[in-house]
Amino acid sequence: MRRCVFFLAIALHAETGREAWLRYSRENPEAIPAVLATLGDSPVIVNARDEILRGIRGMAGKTLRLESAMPRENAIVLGTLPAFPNLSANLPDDAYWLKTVHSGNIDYTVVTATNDRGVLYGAFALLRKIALGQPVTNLDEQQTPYAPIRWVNQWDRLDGTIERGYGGRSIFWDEGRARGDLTRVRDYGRLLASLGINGCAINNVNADKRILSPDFFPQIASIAAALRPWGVKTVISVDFGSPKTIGGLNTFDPLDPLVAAWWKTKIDELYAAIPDLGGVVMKADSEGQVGPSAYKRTHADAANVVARALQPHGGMIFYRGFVYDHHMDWNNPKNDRARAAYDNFVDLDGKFDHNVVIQIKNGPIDFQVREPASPLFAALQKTNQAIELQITQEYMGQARHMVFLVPQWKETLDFDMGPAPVKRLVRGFIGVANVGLDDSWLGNHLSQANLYGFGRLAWNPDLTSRQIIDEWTQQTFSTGRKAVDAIAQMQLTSWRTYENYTGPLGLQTLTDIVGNHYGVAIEASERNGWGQWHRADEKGVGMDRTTATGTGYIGQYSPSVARMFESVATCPDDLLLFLHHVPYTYKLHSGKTVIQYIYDSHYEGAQAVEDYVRDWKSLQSQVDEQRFAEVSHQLEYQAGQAQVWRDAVNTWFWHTSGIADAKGRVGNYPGRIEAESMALDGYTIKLVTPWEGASGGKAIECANERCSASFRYEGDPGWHTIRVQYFDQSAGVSHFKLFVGSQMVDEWSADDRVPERRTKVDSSSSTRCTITGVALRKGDEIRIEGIPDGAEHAAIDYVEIR
Ligand code: GCV
Repeated sequence: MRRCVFFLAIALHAETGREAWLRYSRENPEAIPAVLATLGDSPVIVNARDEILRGIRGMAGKTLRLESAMPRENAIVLGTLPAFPNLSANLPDDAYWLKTVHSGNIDYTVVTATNDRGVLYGAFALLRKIALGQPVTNLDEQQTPYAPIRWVNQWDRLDGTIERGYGGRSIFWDEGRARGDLTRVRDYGRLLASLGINGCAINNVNADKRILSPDFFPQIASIAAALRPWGVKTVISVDFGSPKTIGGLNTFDPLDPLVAAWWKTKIDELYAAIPDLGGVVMKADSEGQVGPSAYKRTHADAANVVARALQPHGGMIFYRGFVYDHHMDWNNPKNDRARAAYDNFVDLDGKFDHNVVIQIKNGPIDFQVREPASPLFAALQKTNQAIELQITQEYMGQARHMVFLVPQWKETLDFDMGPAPVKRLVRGFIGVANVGLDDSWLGNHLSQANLYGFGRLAWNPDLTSRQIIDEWTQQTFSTGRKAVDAIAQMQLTSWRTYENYTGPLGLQTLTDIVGNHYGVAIEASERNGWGQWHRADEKGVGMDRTTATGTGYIGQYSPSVARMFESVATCPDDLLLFLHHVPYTYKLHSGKTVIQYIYDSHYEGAQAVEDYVRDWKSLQSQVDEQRFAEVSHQLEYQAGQAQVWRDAVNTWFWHTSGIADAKGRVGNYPGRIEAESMALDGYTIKLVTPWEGASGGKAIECANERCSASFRYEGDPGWHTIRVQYFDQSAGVSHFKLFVGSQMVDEWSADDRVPERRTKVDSSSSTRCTITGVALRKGDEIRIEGIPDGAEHAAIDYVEIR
């Protein structure tokens, strides 16, 4: 039975996406020497050699001859600097040098570095050049990574699930143990190395205490062995309460000598099993994780006790700045979660040991669609800090929506905090990646661009978004101009598009913040302690974070930034409602009122996704069949979701503000027939919660074996597109049939893979089937038959005919 995919591809061969940007499919690269010489035999150098072998075989169809000494003919030569007595350079660790060396009439393409990992990075850089069609005959290029710490974090649980992971189950863990088959971990190490990423935390920051029990050490060691040949250090997340929970002590007070001794012994044991462990990540006093507040100790006390145990081994602790109280009093207008990171850490500046790094999320809340840069970046002047960016798209469409995040990250990295732009204040880049076993790694082929972009920015944050996406497209999909331009246009506008149909003007993602973080639920953030408040009521909208009348958050910035944010006249419109509470009639810099901007941006956002569907469709001949069809399906789904968001947010603000859309669109949907207004046979009407998640606040559900809903078509005769907006929950696979008169024109199953906890009939499960080219005459009966399955009741929201 077909899924509701709106068009099928007849195109090039199929690809799964598992090779990501390392497909090596370019044809006819320029002249390549026949020999590949490797001066060194460490596992990392051997991987560099094998990668070049593989890459050249893929791109040139040639198998290089391997040698282990300098050949007397043209060759690619790999090795660290001491292997080349005639070459000298002052390269920091991980930097590489690609150098064409002429010796008589022989040309050597030398890939060298101070350390093995640098050689590996150089090998990938050489292959990238070839893949991008850049000349490699006369090279002299040295590249040094911008940040010494370029790590990813995985929020994988030991049972194999991943917190906020959308690409399948864990590649590391299954049923409480490390996987026996670590092939995908090795593949992941290769992807990471190709970007210059040198560390990976392999378990959730909401850490399972068992990770520090002795039987886990060999398991961590097996994962480390899979990552090591790719120059990726293994890192683990640990629970601050471990001295008590698994150590048997009656305390985890960081100033208790017994606790310090426990950490020392435990870390020594860990390093005995994994001598090159990168270190640990710690989330303390946050979202239910225990922390130093239990003993009235500081975060510096907590971080330092572990840091001192790590120090003799050269290990580091990444202590998360994501500390806040999620039981705040909503009624107190001075309370503000955005203040929390700064308030918790500013007085501790300079009190952390040298191997502590404070890991700070880009914004003060939690990876929302738009936030200002965290004020903590400028506040910590004597403390190591790393920026934490989220590659997995938790609040950004969970990989069912295309959202290319590099433009967002660059906006934060380039934001001038007063003393300097954010990128100059951090020495580490941490990306929450959460890849899984799916072939696409992240749940969507287009989302791979975020992992790629993270790595490239960590290496060089001065690359432009356009450079990054063009590199990615050429390696991942096609070097054809048409594909490169079309995909750049889609990806580069996708963040603004997503913001437009979710939460513009600094409202944050207006999603179900107490549930799945996916569907629309505008009031979910209010009247609770989580602090993601927007304070929209009938008079106005936005959080007053000014120093004059609000929470004082703006005062956490340096004077120049605070001045700009404090006044509505100079506050950027994009952040207006994050920083100010204004009436709906407040006029933006464009002259548009806030309420009209909300309406317009939602229509623009939803239309932009429809345009992406069209633009992608035009690439059918440029992209392999499988990925073309899968991305088509994803974008068509996204277009349907964008419309759900558009209608939900706009209707909610219309009802709340009482101000109508000046363009008359909100509440007026030509061609839409609500399911609850159809003639129902077996179906019953259901009130949807929250009401804005369904058109008209209602849907129909079938509690029988089969039900039907019908209506008469009253529009113009001709060829039409019929869209059935229905609900695809995870609780079963319902089946639908669409009839015009007595003729069945289509049928499909509600079997799309949906993110976890999309169990209800609401905006999260809302999806659509588009049936094109249906001939309709006035008076035709249109009937949908629904056949429920298990707890999924073949629910329908509406039909739209265009
Ligand atoms: C791992 C948000 C997410 C949590 C995550 C947390 C964090 O609150 O919703 O899933 O927990 O951030 O970054 O620690």
